[in-house]
Amino acid sequence: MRRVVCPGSFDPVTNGHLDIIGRASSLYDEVYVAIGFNRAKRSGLFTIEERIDMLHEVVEQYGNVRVEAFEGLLVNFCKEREIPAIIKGLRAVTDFDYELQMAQMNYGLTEVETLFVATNPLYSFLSSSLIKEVATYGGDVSGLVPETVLRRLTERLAQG
Ligand code: COD
Repeated sequence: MRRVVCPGSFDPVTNGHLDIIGRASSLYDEVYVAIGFNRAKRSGLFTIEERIDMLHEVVEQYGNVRVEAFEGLLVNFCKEREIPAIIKGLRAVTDFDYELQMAQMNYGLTEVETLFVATNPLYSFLSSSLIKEVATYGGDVSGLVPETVLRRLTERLAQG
């Protein structure tokens, strides 16, 4: 069974994330979407439970994707589940330095491999933080996030 993990904060999941998850799902037998969190920090627009719910709704279309949250090191999440590889989307050279550093550290720690997928150019400018910023000031983010995310984002921002 070939397994891979697709990690992130997913606050919230965007169509860019979903593109990578979908492509991972066609390459691997089992894909774990892993939401990293820090209990002490409690940062983010959406709670971990809300992020899990949104992700469950959008990955339902793939039969081989599961969603879990984790705290601590990603490599420990991988080791505990016998997952040998991490898959990441590379948006631009600005992603590269930090992603390379993490990939090398993760390999050095436990020999977990990191594979990079070139982002779909339709979504290469997308990030969760940009989505939140644009939506906060009333910009239209439909088409950039799944419907369920758009609905929850609108509701959350209306609450002030
Ligand atoms: N198109 C394609 N891919 C995208 C897009 C897009 N538009 N946006 C994001 N992605 C992909 C990228 O591969 C990105 O790495 C991933 O989705 C997640 O993005 P975010 O923004 O949701 O999440 P990050 O970058 O904040 O998540 C960071 C992790 C949680 C993965 C990282 O901090 C981590 O591994 N933390 C655990 C602690 C740990 O192990 N630390 C040591 C690291 S060496």
